[in-house]
Amino acid sequence: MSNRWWIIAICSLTLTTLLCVIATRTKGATELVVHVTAKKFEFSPAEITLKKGEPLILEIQAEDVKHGFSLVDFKVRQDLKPGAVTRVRLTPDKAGKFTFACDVFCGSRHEDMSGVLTVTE
Ligand SMILES: [Cu+2]
Repeated sequence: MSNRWWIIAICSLTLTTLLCVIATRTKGATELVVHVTAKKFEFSPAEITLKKGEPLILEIQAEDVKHGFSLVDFKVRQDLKPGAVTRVRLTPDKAGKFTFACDVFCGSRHEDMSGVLTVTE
């Protein structure tokens, strides 16, 4: 085989390898989708666990009245309209236990309406 064909073969192999690496990196980590219901006076599930760096999408449905979703440690805050699904995206960059809570007064036990996001290393 001539030198020219060797060069073409090596360039093709290098290009294929590069494209595979780029495709793998741009695909990224799989998003974890968690469906959450919000109703007087609880979030369900009230405990969500994921790994640090793992993208998370919360699909939160308020079932009765207007609620709020506040996760202060990750600067996340959303109003939750009754009957609607509100999507919240975050990728935790730190490990620990973080409290999320309803921050829209929804009744007598509003202050009990909270949950915990556990982020593992
Ligand atoms: Cu509330």
